[in-house]
Amino acid sequence: ARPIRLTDYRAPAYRVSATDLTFRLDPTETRVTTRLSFERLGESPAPLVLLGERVKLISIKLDGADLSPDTYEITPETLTLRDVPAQFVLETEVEINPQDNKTLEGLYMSSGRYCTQCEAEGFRKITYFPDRPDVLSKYTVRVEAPKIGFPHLLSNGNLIEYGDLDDTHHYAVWQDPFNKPSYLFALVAGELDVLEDTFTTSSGRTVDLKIYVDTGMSARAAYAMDALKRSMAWDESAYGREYDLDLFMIVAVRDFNFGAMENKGLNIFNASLLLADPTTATDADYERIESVIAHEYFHNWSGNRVTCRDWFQLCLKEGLTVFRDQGFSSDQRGHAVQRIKDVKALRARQFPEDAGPLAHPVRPSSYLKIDNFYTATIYEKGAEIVGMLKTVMGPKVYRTALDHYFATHDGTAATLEDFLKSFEAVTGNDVSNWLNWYTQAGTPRLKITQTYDAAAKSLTLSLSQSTAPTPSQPTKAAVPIPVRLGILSEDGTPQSFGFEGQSQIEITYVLDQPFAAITLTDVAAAPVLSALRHFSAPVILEVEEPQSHLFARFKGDTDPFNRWEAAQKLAQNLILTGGDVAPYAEALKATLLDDALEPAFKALIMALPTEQGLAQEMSPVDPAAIHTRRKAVKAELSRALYPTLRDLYDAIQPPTTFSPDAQSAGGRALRNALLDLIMAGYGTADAAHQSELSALASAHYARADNMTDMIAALTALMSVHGEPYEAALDAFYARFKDEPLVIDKWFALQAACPHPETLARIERLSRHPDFDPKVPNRWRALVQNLASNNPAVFHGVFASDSYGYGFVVDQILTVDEFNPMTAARLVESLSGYKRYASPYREAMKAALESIMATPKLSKNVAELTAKALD
Ligand code: HT7
Ligand code: ZN
Repeated sequence: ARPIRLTDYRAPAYRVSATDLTFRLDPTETRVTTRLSFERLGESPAPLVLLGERVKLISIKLDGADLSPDTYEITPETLTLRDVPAQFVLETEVEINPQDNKTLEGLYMSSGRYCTQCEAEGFRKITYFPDRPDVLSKYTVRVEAPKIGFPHLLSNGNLIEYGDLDDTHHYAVWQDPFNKPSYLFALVAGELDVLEDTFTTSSGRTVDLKIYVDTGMSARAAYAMDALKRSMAWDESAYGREYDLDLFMIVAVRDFNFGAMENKGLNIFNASLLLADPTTATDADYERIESVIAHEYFHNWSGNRVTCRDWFQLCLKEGLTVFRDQGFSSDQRGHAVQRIKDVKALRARQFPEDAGPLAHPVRPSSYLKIDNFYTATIYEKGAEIVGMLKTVMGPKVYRTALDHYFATHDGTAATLEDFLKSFEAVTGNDVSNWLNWYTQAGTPRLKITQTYDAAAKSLTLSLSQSTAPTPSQPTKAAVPIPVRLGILSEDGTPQSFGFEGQSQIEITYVLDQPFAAITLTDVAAAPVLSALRHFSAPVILEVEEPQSHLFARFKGDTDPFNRWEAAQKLAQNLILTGGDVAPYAEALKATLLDDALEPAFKALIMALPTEQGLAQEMSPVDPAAIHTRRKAVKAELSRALYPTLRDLYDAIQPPTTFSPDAQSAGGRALRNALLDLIMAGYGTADAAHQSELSALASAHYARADNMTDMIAALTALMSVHGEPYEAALDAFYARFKDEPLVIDKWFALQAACPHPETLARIERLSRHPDFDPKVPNRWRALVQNLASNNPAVFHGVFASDSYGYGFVVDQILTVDEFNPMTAARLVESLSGYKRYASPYREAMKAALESIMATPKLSKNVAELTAKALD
């Protein structure tokens, strides 16, 4: 297949001034009538090329006259009319089969309801259309369906008419007053319960809010509704963005390839990211629901009002919207804790992507399937770039530039250059060097060397940056790297210093060249550098310094991010290079006993680096060594700190009533982190202590009145394994067997258990009557958890002949037959094979080769597998 290239972009030859759609819904024979008013944009005549896949053309008319088949050409992906006037109306009728559509793109059925997913290229599975984001038009949509089974008929915009067609069928007509690209079209029809509320905007308009869910589930949408209202208020105060329709709807569906979708006025959500109550959702679920509700809502401006010219500009809406939702979460839940969580996610998902064969720039230059580019690089690294711009420009200039961007490009399809130009327009400065962040793949390394001159009381910092070659980008230019920094004394006390003639406590220096040196003056004593505070840039920082400096930052850095970072580095050194655990345990104890620190922060600082994170620091990667050494260090820490951990654990009384707010969640996070570290001592404890620990974990399970504590207890029981673990799992299943979202957790938990029996258990679970690879949530719970969250079992560290790779390959190939987009996401788990030691490297490569050798692979899986093997 031929790649699509950014350099091949051409403006559309025709604009569509109006799109009128009529759907006669039927599970296997839905009829879609499409009436499009076209106007030629260029001077000279050009063929009209419409895109359509798996649509059966029934009739076609131009300006009311039937077209004979010799006037148009149909391929499996296009409908071309060579000879058309400068202005005309084209009317087509097509037939589609929603019930058979297991790709979950276009119009499909989920739990007996009709729903759509059109981003990125799903609209072409509904009808023939110029399905590209720079063709915007006003939509009127008529939906016809049986009354029984389909009482709700929803689409974008405002409901302008509805009524009965006859005794059995009814219809609704929706009109969206805003121009939109086809990827933002949505339709939902079915039996649903609705939770209703209103929001009054800053200009005093009342917006009706409706969340549609499975019947009987509306109470579980209350948290999402609350998060939506907080998001609407936040976007007004933080960005001056007001909602623009009188109605905002969200629908939850069970079968969905992604988290959620920002269709204009009719967001569609994966039910797992919308429904929550304390007995079924964890604090992590509540947190994610809050952020995804915000994310999709914020797209109304960053994505919908200003959309993308082409899919290469995807991060224009995604990077910016992630940055906006992170800002919201940070205001709701605390800046330090949120930043640590965001950076953990960036390092866990984006850094490996940037370091492997699938590395691509935030704005890629070519693709086979755009679905393969909904990646951590485009989302999370894209957000980091916006964050760096804000850091460098300052919050006021940032806000003015964003106002300028929204005002200038409202109602249009924009580019990254347009976004950067808004910063130029308000500052008058050239910001073109920021484009390198968008066009270059790879994580830059920032090296800092320090020279302290005690006599002159000056500290000279030499800063250099470099980025390793990535596929098809052998050389790299310098990027602007904002480095926030301060200094401490050896005992951890913050120190002021002079910089460019001013006394400072912290500065942000922008390194925009390969090398630079700066001098801090009036540095009273041998300093401890605290660089890249708040993780001011998505880079890998290398500073040569003694361990004592890490301890100083761990104990006293006023920047909580760097305090956490120092603790992680120390733990990483202990695991990867060994050493005495005692000083680290002492520092951790002091942190845990510090009443000034938030519980959520303490929970984060207690968690050792993950095996996947440690793998990024080892070359070649030996997953068995990582697993064994991490487990040993954790057990030793557990032993060293047991009395403290136990006292702290016993002192926390869980509240009698549940609240999902950040403070309560932080309390639970700390208590569960304490339990986790306590249980790490199980394997090396004597029999008496083992039975005490087993009883503790079982009691935690028995007393749990919310899903967070239940999952923590089940995880704790993994260390005990055997009867107590099995009994708890069985009890959990029996209690929640009719709750699909909780049964997803039951599958996920077992798939993530680092135990020699797990692979056999996963294989058994794949034959469980509740396992269905056609339901992405269930499939991801089992398969993705093995591949991404259970490195020990995935890499077969317990028994050298049983890697998890074969199981994952079989699953990729099974799902690729009907849902290529979801299947392809799992290829990434094998793609880093070159970094692994033998025999893992050969076995992972063989697994990829077996995928490649399979006939009839989808474009999605073929593109990623070929790149992974390149
Ligand atoms: N903008 C949405 C992306 C999305 C998507 C992409 C490909 C296939 C299915 C999909 N569903 C949703 C989600 C978002 O970033 O807000
Ligand atoms: Zn998004």
